[in-house]
Amino acid sequence: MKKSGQAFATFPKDFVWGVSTSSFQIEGATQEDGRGPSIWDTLAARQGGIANGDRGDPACDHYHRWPDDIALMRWLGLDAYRFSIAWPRLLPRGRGAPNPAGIAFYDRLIDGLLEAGIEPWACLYHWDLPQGLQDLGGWPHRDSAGWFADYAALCAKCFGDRVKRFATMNEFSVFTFFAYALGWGAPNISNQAEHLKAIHHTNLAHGAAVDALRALVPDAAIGAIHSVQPARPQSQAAEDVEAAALFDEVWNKGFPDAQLLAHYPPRIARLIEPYVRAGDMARIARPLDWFGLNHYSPMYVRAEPGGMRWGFEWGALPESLPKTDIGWPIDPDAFRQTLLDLTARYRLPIYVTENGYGVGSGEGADDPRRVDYLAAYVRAMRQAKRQGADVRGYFVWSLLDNFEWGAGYGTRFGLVHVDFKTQKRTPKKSAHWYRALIKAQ
Ligand code: GCO
Repeated sequence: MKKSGQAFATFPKDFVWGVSTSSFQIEGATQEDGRGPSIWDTLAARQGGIANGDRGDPACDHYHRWPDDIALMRWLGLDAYRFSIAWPRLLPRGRGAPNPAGIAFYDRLIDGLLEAGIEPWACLYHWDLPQGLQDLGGWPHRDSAGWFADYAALCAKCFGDRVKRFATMNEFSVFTFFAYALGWGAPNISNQAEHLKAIHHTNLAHGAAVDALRALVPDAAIGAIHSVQPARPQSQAAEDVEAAALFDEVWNKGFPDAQLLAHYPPRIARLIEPYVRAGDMARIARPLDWFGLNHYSPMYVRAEPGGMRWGFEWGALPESLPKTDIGWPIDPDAFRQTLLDLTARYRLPIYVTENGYGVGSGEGADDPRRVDYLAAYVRAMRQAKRQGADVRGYFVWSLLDNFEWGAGYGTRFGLVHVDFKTQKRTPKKSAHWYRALIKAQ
């Protein structure tokens, strides 16, 4: 067995090494310079909305400390940085007059990245929907496709001269499922019809945004980012196997199949039909340049009548599988297989836009288990590539410990430790490891 930190997997020279973050998770400054509220601000303000009563402030105070963060990226030797643009910073109510101060923030960030020789990869939506649009009905409202396309056009006009890599949204299946089936994520609704509408309309919004970006930035490479985690039945009982197949459609296939194959997978298709109008599938399936894969671990499910509005529940994990500190299975071979499966199914270059290791609070800068996890996953990626997977880049989630949604600041995924009281940043062992890996290429 090769130990992490020694023989590094080597990749082609043009393989892209990066890290990913998202606006609400790192920026803080939620009420500064004209930013409007997002649905996550609303959830965080509610009693019991987020663990420990945590809020989007201070997060990593990246809104002010971005030069330090770019310096960290430079030290790491990154080729690229994936961040997301906060819709409510650009359009405080979601539509209408743009906010110049919000645009200026991303101008500074993008210029700073380019000066550091780091390619900006901008994701237009990482879950922070302007509350003003939620008040109008949010994603279940069909007009959301137009709202998003207008916002995408604004991003293209403001940043398209310098940003050439765009992703429309991050993990469509996750935010729609959490928000509209589980009622955990903002805006906490649990209703299958609303969920189905949100699925279809975020797909329509994606297609409309691709058209807007293409028209305004003809030389852009445009993709979408999906969470794909193999769906496994808890047992071989027929109902568990069927539950896993349904979960696979809801979590893994519902969005990329629509966007890249122009149809919904069969079980979802039946349910979503009432919301699909003539011409919609062609509106959704616009040509794309790359596939963004967020991958962490396989997921286990079991049948449960009425469970999660869909008839399934989280299943027990096999005892034999090792797990991360927050209980996610560690299975690098599932990553290898996922890369091969996605290459065969969608035939696009794949960029791994998230992969990482989460720890409950208490972690300092000594994180050997994260190093082992990342090393094993990078090795699995190299193996997949050798076996024919068209994988072109890898972004660790995440640069910094940050606001981990419902878990607040209690769960840490960073390569760099953040003391949220002082905002002091300390590169962890894993940051040193990643730096050495990139250097060895
Ligand atoms: C998601 C997001 C990230 C998370 C990360 C760790 O998958 O939820 O893209 O924002 O922080 O995946 O859970």
